[in-house]
Amino acid sequence: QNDRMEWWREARLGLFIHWGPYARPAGEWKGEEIQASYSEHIMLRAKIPAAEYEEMAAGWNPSSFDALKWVRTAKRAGLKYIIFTAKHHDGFAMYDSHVSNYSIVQHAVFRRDPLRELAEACEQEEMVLGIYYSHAMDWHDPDSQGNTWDYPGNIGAYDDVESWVHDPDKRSRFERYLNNKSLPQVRELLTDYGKVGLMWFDCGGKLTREQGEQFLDAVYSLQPDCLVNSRVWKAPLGDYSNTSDNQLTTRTLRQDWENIITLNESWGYKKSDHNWKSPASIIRQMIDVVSKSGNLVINIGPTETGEWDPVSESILLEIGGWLDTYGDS
Ligand code: FUL
Repeated sequence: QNDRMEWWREARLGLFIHWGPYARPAGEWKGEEIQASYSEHIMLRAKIPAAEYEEMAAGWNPSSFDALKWVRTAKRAGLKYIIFTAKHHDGFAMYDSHVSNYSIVQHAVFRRDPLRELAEACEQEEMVLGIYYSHAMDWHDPDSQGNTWDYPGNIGAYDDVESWVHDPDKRSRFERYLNNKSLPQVRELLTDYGKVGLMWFDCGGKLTREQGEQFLDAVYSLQPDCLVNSRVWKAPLGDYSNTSDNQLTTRTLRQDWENIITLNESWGYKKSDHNWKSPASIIRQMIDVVSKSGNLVINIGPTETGEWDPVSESILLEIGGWLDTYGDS
């Protein structure tokens, strides 16, 4: 319908990158495997106190991180846009935030800004940069949602909007988080990193519609061409809809939709997760999605050192090989 969507409709395939301090424990905490399929949820699942998680993050030094290599490999895999986790639910910024010093630049040994390096590599390689930002949930911030073990009386990770919207204390604290951290971080992401192709928000169902709209306004006022996914709140807000994680629902109500899948079960790197999807099954899913005018976004969870594990990389490259032979660009 309008030009803003054109590149996205042509792109069809994207790469999700879930990378954060959770790649260090990689699904295990104090020698025990945590029973949860998503390694990026370890803080919630193991109820890790914020102070302990901070300590773990502080020692992180992923010195093998090479943005250009990531972007070039994504290209070889035939993927046209990347979506990088600038902040996941753990609240840790994977870029140089001036709003909070809980970031890979200020708080970790690493000191480098992966988002900046990726943005530069994307520009050089003509890859579209998308940014994932967990706007509703932040387990590090005492006023946000999800962390009830450090901050009793907080909104729980699975509480719905009705559980807090009429509670003046919970509601005002949550609004303080939105106004003091979440919205300002979104603004800096859209100000400091050049052109952003899309903002990928998550768990927006935890917000009121009005709050969701504040994020849309923040994005559009800074970068009117930047696309926004429907998880900013829920459909019909945003430019396109997402399916549930790892699920292919063909009953979508909108023309523009995006299916998101992992290569195994977790989004973040998880040592014990060997439940790989086969390249053939991913290719079949891709054909299915694309034939229904959807986009497919495939996820990789880089390791603690900043590398792609060999299995993930070879699955992605096999898909790229198939696209070289049968794809049209
Ligand atoms: C979910 C998140 O909770 C997962 O950790 C992951 O980021 C996935 C893409 O979205 O809702």
